Amino acid sequence: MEIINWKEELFPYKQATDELYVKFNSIKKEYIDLEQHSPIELVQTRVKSIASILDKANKRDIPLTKIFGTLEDIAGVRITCKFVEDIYKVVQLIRGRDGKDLIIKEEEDYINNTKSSGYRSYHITIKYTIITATGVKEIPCEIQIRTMAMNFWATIEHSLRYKYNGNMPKHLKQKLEACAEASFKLDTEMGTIRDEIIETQKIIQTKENLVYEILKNIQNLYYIGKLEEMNKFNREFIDLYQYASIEQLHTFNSKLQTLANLYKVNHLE
Ligand code: 0O2
Repeated sequence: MEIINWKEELFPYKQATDELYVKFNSIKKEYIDLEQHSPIELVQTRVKSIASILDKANKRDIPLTKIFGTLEDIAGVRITCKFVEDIYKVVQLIRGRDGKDLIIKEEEDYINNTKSSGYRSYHITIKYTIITATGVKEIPCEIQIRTMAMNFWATIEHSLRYKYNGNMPKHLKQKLEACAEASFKLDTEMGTIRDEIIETQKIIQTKENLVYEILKNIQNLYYIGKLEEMNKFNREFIDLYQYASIEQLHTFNSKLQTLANLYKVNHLE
């Protein structure tokens, strides 16, 4: 009778997903900081539960001793995007890292080759190297890339599949197939106004970044003891904030910046 030390076996998978989580979120942050549209909307990771691992192994007749060498989705990363076009941008980003910090083993495009269930997503199976206290390990990981609409459909279908355990009633299957088509239509329609949505989001992001800068500069006045000026700018900002255009906020921030620079010089002197 084979005994698996699950905690020890699963630890490296958790490390791999943790590292990948940080890496994909850094890409997202880079786009946001540069005020560009991020093709990555959300990064989620999970290590398959022991029950699901055993369930999958059982369904596929995989002996216990072969589980870790055979199952390739014990470590999973899910990247959710706003638009279908973004999915392929993320695919390009991952391909760009092939041979650097990961190795691509397989790609499955379930968007152009939709599964009979109606499932759509882009899957990339990778090998990811981690360094643990006990040495170097190569961990297989499945990256699923999908839109928010695809994700909504997949999570609902997944729970229903779980509920019916392979015996989903025909009418429900048909309903789900119809829902999959309807949600893909939504993705396609949204894709046609992608540029406009991105433009609007950029404006919001620019405004958010500017407001952050302004508040930081006002706070700096407090730190260097210029309380009167701090209060003056604070009041002015409260009046300005709601209706100000990006240009007005820029002008306001430049005034603050000039003052901050000036005081910084005086302060140092
Ligand atoms: P979980 O709980 O998400 O981990 P297959 O034999 O085709 O079922 P395979 O060969 O392991 O699966 O790889 P594939 O096709 O790339 O699918 C792996 C994962 O993709 C699944 O993992 C699901 O997460 C997702 N997936 C694939 N097909 C479907 C589908 O029809 N509906 C939904 N909702 N998800 C799907 P697990 O282990 O099934 O589940």
